[in-house]
Amino acid sequence: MAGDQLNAEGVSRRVASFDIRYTQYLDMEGRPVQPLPALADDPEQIVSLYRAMVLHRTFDAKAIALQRTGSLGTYAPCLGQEAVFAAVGAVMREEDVLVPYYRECGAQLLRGVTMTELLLYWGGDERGMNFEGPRGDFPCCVPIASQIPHAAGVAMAMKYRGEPRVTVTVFGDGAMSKGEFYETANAAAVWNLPLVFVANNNQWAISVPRNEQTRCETLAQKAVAAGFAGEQVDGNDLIAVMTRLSAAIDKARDGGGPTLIEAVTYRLSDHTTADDASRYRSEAEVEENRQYDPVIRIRRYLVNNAYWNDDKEQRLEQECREAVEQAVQAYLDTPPRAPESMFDHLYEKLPVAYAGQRDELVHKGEKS
Ligand SMILES: Cc1ncc(C[n+]2csc(CCOP(=O)(O)OP(=O)(O)O)c2C)c(N)n1
Ligand SMILES: [Mg+2]
Repeated sequence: MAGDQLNAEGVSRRVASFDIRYTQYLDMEGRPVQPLPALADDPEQIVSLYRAMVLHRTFDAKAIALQRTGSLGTYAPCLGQEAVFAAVGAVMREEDVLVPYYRECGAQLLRGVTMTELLLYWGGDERGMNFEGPRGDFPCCVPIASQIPHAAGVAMAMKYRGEPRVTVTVFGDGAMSKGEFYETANAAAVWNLPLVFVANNNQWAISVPRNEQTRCETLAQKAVAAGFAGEQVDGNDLIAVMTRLSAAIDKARDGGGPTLIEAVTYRLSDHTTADDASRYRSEAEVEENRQYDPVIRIRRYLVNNAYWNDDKEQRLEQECREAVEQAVQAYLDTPPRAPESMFDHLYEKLPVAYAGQRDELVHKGEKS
């Protein structure tokens, strides 16, 4: 048989092989490294996404400042990964469902969650995840990987009802070591679900580096093991993430089943405001990665093509500052919830044991 080889154990032949593709369109100077896809012909959209990325970055910096000054509980910064979230927000349709993790403010903002709602959530007020905008989207998930099977459930419902909708779930490189990821990948392939997996491979899971997380050469190939397509994109290249994610979403909508997109990027910030990354990684490594900054790269592309200039940049910075300040004020002006509200959304009918505790809190509130 062609391809058969004789070795010490007898005749063996290759029964499977795979390739993982990596897509990049723009180099660090914002210059095309290959012919650009059709979506790059729509400068208005790229400009509007650039604006969204700058707003996201402004919000990010402000959220850290609020936490440092005691006005926010905690926060997971997104510095350096803005292109991944902008692409997710841009490419999904309104009727699609986002099942996010905690580092995804950028996508949520583009889908209509407000900055005030995000601040409420990170300030410890669950009303922030009961957002007004994309009601079908899930709240962000903090327990690692636990949102991934939920996404399969949502995708299964879409398929069962025959709806042309797609579920997109996002998670980190660390989440891909969890059983929930493997189990969902398997089910998504077997059931041919309209589900797109987006891995934000930012190289770190708190203090665990990518190379101690897995021996796989790529995270994308984990999809191959489950029987569906996985690929890498340059996660700092907005055009690359949008193009490949868009193809994966179209495929899922057309009944072609799941895809895993591994967006290769870098977490330029601490893990959260409760972390100090200088204790486990070198400043030289971070510095090295700053040159791949996704916001700078897409700005260079826009400037190179005369779609953007310094005047516009200054105006944008001012607009972003004002919008963020307004959102912060609305957040700070929101009266806190009554402590007993923590009991209100857990059960349809509150068990007797908790009813007593709830009453106790109400009475305490009345006395103080
Ligand atoms: C089930 C569970 N175990 C542990 C944690 C603690 N924890 C919070 S973030 C994190 C690392 C996640 O890394 P990754 O998936 O790469 O996402 P990133 O934060 O880098 O975006 C861990 C272990 C958790 N939140 N949930
Ligand atoms: Mg990570």
